[in-house]
Amino acid sequence: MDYGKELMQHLTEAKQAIEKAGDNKSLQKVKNDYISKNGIISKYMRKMRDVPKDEKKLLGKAVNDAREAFMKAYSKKQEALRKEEIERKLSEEAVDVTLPGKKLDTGHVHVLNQIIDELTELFIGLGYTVEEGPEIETDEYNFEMLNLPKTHPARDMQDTFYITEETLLRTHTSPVQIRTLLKNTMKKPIKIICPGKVYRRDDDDQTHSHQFTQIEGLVVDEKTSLSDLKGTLLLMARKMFGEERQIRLRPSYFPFTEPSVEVDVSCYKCGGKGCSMCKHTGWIEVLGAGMVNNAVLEAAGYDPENYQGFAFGVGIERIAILRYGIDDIRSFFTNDLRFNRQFR
Ligand code: FA5
Repeated sequence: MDYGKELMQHLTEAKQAIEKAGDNKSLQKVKNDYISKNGIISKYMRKMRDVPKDEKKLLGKAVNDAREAFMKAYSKKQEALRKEEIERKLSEEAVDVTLPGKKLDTGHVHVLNQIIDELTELFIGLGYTVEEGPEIETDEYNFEMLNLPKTHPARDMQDTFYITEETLLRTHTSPVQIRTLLKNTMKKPIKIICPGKVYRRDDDDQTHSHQFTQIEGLVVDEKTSLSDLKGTLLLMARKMFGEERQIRLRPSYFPFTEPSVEVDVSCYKCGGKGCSMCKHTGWIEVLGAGMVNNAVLEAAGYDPENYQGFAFGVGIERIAILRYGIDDIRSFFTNDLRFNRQFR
């Protein structure tokens, strides 16, 4: 038997099988078929006992050479398959840097908060600090300490959501005046603003909402006058509606201020000549204000002989409605993105 010839024949077949293998799995199978313990080539080692002594060495060498040649072809193929796989992955996972990017839809500050931010910036520049208070408030801070005892008829001015007899959803940001005055145990001068949500049992319509936003302002100092209030409000009106605006104060009534005023700003649409925006008066009402009532100062431990103060409260929705010509206050709260995005 010419085992050498047979081995060469098997090796040729093995190499063909290696070449044909399309992936690692079939390559492994070829390896298994030919050079595992019982593989076609390995089995020739067992034929050693059949060959004459002087040929044993030759057979051993022939088997080893065949295995070596097999492994060489096998490794070459394995490397080729590995490269193919890498190429495939690279082309599959390739990133086309010329494709247009995905647009991230980023949010933006809500128009009401934009106005709050603008006013906050103005007042911080004037040396004010920003205070906050709870939306669930006590009757005492929301009304009583603001000179509105339980039976006071002016309570009807603000229809209230009561939670219990003594707690309620605050109807205005004015209770933060009380909280700030009480907190200030050294009774030093105070200059604060307080933006926040407030709630009233008003029927929702185009100009009224059961929830809206106010900014409160409070200054208490040793020499504070109505002209300080007027100067401050003029600055605020010009920041909101333009540098040419004028303001006028009309007598009004709030139990927590004395005197109290309603503040109008000259119409920014017609410049004061009269138009549909200002109902042909030339003026638009924007906020309530006044000198802090002595009763409030006293209740909070301030001596009205030494201290005076002024306060104001402005509806943020009202400013936005006037500034942007918005026809329905409910638009601020229904979160229609088409509305919100106009103020990007
Ligand atoms: C007050 O709330 C007083 N606390 C303001 C104040 C503070 C006066 C400090 C003096 C000193 P008034 O009830 O007028 O006042 O409300 C103030 C503003 O809130 C109004 O000018 C208006 O712009 C807005 N407002 C009132 N009710 C509603 C409502 N239902 N929906 C939307 N805005 C409202």
